Amino acid sequence: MTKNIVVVAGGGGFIGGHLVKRLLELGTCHVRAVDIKPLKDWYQVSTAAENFAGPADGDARDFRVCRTICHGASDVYQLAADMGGMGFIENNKALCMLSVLTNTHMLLASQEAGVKRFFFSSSACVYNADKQLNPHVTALAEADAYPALPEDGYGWEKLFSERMCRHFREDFGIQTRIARFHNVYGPEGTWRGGREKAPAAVCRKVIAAKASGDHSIEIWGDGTQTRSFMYIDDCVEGIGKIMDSKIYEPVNLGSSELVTINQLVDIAEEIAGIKLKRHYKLDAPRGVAGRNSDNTKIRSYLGWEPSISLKQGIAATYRWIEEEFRKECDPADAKSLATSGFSHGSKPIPGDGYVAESRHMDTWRQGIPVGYGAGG
Ligand code: NAD
Ligand code: GDC
Repeated sequence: MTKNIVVVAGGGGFIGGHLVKRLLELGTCHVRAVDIKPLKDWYQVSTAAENFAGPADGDARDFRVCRTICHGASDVYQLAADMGGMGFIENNKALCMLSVLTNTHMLLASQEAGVKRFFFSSSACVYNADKQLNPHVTALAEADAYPALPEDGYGWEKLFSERMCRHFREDFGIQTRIARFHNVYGPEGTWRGGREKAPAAVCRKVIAAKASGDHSIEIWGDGTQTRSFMYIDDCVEGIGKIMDSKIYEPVNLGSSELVTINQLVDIAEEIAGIKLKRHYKLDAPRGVAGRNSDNTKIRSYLGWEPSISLKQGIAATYRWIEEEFRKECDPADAKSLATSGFSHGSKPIPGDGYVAESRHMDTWRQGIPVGYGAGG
């Protein structure tokens, strides 16, 4: 029996790598994983999948690549994007907006190929900033995205692409599904180099402090910022449930367990069995003051919501980063890994945590299409 062909764009990344594995475990489809990164830089490689890697075969901004990967497919999971934590998206707004090329070409190629279902990974960064001014935030319901005032750059691109998905469904009949992810974390994700988000950064800094013996930690902002963090297994399960559902409008996919960044550090310290002196970096990227996910809609449709506790998820994430640290880092590196860097504009400045060899921070080369501006 021929299996349906399912495409995962961004399959070399954090969530995409876990999703490819889950789809293969289900054993009901043939999986095509696509990513602009060379295969050696993929976070997880599943040899049972058909992998399209590198700028030539895996760049989903290139319509020819999208046509090739969508040909004969029934389902598409469009996760490919130039993204990262606050340190990256606040300082690379143009690059984040270029992901519109990927979303547009993947939608066009999917519609042309007769793809039935198209999943788009949107973000809580679409939400109106004026509703996130207080750490004691009211959880964000889907309607809070309007009137529009999303995170600059990245948030606008996601909101625009949500609308494009809707109009492709209304005008061309492709079944689009849109989930707004709320800060996803876990093993096999970005943990250093400048694109990492708070959970991985905090775990890395605690591990580095323990390794170096310098029992202090740098925290961006004043630590009172609040967020909810969703463990990767809940994310992958939610993606499957939303794709199989009849939820046509954007829906929150996030935890509703609200914590401060100080409490996030408490949890990592508890796992490490140490207490650190806290240094607050008030001029570092902080994003919104408070953000949480209102899960009324997803519960009403699916009778389900993300439920893995932060303590459980951070414990697994900490152990994984500790192992990576042991494998990849010389203890002498510990001091440099105790701080998080953030790039200024598209050209990272050496010395602020940018590591040229790092597979986690290939910013400016990844952002500009091959041959772009080469004249002619
Ligand atoms: P990630 O950076 O680990 O994965 C994204 C992948 O897309 C990367 O491997 C990257 O190389 C690839 N990519 C970028 N441009 C590409 C292109 N032109 N062609 C092909 N591949 C390309 O990020 P992630 O955390 O796995 O996020 C997956 C999706 O979920 C993204 O769309 C992201 O915006 C969205 N999202 C993630 C979170 C989160 O907290 N992780 C929150 C909200 C939304
Ligand atoms: O980067 P992030 O996880 O993204 O930051 C959360 C909070 O943690 C911020 O207030 C930040 O200042 C604080 N923080 C403290 N120390 C550190 O060392 C650190 N590194 C980082 N990265 N943060 C630190 C994210 C976007 C994603 C996605 C999700 C959707 O914004 O970056 O692209 O869209 O939102 O939920 P966050 O939650 O602000």
